[in-house]
Amino acid sequence: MVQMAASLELNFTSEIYKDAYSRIDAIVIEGEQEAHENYITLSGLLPDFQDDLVKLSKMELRHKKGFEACARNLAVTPDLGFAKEFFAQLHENFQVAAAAGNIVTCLLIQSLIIECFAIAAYNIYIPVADDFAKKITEAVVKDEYMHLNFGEVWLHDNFEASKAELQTANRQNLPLVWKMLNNVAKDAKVLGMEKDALVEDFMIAYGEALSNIGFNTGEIMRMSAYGLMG
Ligand code: Y39
Ligand code: FE
Ligand code: FE
Ligand code: FE
Repeated sequence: MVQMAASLELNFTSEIYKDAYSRIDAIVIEGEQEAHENYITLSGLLPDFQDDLVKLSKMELRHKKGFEACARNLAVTPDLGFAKEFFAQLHENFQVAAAAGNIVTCLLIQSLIIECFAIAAYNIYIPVADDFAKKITEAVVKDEYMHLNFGEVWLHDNFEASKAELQTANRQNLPLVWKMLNNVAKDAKVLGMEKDALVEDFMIAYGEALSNIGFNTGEIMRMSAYGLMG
């Protein structure tokens, strides 16, 4: 209800909307590009799943093109410098883990954390998006559930061997997500997206993923709140 009321006041052609969109859409474009690269990296680390992971990497590139079209449709120039900065720490952590061959950490960062972030953001965006972006985002979010599922299934099948590394990687990376969310909360609000709703949707998706992988309720509570209070 709150979101519907907000959507009535959105003016997709106003300078204030376009200014916020130049950063939020850039984050999404950069995120899709980095997701593309991360799945290529993962395809090298998991040769048994190379075909699957190359497919996921190609989907991410299509997503990127879709969100570039959304910017053009609103006559917005994405602020890609801002977006690179936004992802810098998470990007760095993925690179370090990949170089060390820490597959579990790479999967936690890309297939759990980033995919759940995308799922939360896209689900909250769809009801307040312009008609063009809405159609694109609806198609994209379906793919993101597949990407999350890849990580869930692999980590479930390798749970005992992965558990300790997952908990360490969660502790190192989840606080970054809350920082990132704080950095875009103001712009997201201009687009009709509330921070509380984003946090809630992320928590639901991430908690469900941890449960599917094999963590118990107490572990999920401790893991998913890590860093939330600053
Ligand atoms: O797997 C993917 O496709 C993920 C890269 C995309 C993540 C996009 C990040 C969305 C955050 C937007 C924040 C809006 C408030
Ligand atoms: Fe994507
Ligand atoms: Fe994805
Ligand atoms: Fe799931």
